Amino acid sequence: MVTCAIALGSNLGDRRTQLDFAVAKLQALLRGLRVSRYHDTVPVGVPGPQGLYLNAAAVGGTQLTARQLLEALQGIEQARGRERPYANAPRTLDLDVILFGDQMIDEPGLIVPHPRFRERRFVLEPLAEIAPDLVDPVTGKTVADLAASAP
Ligand code: PH2
Ligand code: MG
Ligand code: MG
Repeated sequence: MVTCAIALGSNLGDRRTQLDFAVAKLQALLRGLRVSRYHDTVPVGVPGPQGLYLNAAAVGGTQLTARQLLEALQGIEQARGRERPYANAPRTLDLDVILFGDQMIDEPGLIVPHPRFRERRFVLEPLAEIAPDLVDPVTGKTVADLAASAP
């Protein structure tokens, strides 16, 4: 069993309903799921004006591979009508693999730990609520450390 951390985000449509939908699906997919509060956040690094995001984090155990988990998350995104017209477009639902145990993966379409999560307060603050002691295998720092030093 591997402990994985997933970031949830939505800034299009009924954001709360999209996150609730994702949480229900993750409950069925992962063991002992823990979910953070939902955080209203200002969009970071997006082209042009966009609505506020609702972000959350979830942690649970799995016997899937990281690739299988990614595919399951993409299926959940698709079920909410996720479209990808351009990079960082507004989205109904975004589910990103942030950590997958202590695995370091760099494959087409799958980089774990997520390459930008250490700078992203909208990921680290929700994650620190539920899993402050998870360790980033790249830096050796805990989520709590990373959240405390994020820009
Ligand atoms: N996701 C992005 C880009 N920018 N900003 C916030 N606040 N929340 C996000 O989830 C987010 C973002 C790309 O996935
Ligand atoms: Mg994302
Ligand atoms: Mg994504």
